[in-house]
Amino acid sequence: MKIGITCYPVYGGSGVVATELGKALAARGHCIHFIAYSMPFRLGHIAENIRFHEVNVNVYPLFEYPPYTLNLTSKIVDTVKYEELDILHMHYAIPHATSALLARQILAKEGIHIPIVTTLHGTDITIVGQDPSFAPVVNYSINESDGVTAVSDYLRNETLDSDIENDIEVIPNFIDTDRFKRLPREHFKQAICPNGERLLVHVSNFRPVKRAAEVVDVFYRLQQMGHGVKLLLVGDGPDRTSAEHRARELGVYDDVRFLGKQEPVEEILSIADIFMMPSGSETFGLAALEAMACGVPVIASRIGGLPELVKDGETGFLCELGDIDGYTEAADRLLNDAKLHQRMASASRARAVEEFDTDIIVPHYESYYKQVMERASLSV
Ligand code: GMT
Repeated sequence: MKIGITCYPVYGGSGVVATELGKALAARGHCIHFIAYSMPFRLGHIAENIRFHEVNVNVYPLFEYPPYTLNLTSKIVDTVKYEELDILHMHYAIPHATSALLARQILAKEGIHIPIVTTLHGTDITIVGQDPSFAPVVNYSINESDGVTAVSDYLRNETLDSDIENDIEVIPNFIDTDRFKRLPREHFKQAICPNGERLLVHVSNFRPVKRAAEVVDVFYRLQQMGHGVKLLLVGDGPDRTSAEHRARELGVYDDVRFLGKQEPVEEILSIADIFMMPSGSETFGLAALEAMACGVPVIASRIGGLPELVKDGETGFLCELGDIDGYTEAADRLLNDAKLHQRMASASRARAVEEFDTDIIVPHYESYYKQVMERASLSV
């Protein structure tokens, strides 16, 4: 198949999933055309059957707000027409699905019929979709797509609770468990934890929804309880400064390292003992899956799609949102009980391999594309 994929190419879960999907589909023999405003950051290199089409945004004095959606539409039209694409896969409802729908209309005038699959990742429904200034466009873009997927049952149900009539297929996030696995990194661990301390890790884009400062609070309490621990905070975003401030305020800044945006994350996860995800909203929790694949038990909030990923008491612990006492108690248990930690670490890795490996999930997308293409060809 020749597949066009559009995503936000920057640091963020939806861009990672879209890029890894494109790479996995290319490895399975499909021809992938990424259409985005910059090269997706996880792409790494361009293979023979992976192409990148950059959306150029022209700046005219008249346009106070450059119409990116229309530049994207034109690029989609050209790519579908000249590369003879079979299907478009849009990650995130707006503006990607919206641009694809307009492109589909333009192409239909020329007798070219292109089916569109839209994948909902979360904030396009849980935050942006709730905004009245976007809601009609989000709903239209989902309802008019030829196929719609969501990354968890939770997100599917949330979406169906709004004015959405389209069917939604659940296809969860996935992970390359050959790349994300526990690597022997003793020297790195020694450098970060010189006195044999245990290591807590949090990876996010430091948006307020990630509640990064709560990780610092838990870390402080663990130190107060006498645990020899260190904390690594990976990623960057608007809340990094307040997390740094919190660490200084609590007097633990010297034991906390803010690493900023890092690739490859698996190197860092390989030396972690506990992964923290106290998010206020999370439709799936890709960063937690990456940790699990590296054999790291996850302590997370019991919200959104996280209970579909983290099995409470088996692969980690789930606590009520904002329950700093609960998170601390869970970490205390893991730090005190080596057998429990080992059991949860193995169960986490096993769950990632058995349920969410690339080779298990990507074929779902392939069969869904075929189903959507068949359905769309019948309606022409
Ligand atoms: O919140 C992020 O990290 C970015 C966001 C996105 O849309 O890029 O991530 C969402 O999509 C990921 C991939 O499907 C999910 O694993 C994340 O849970 C989801 N984030 C939220 O729902 C807050």
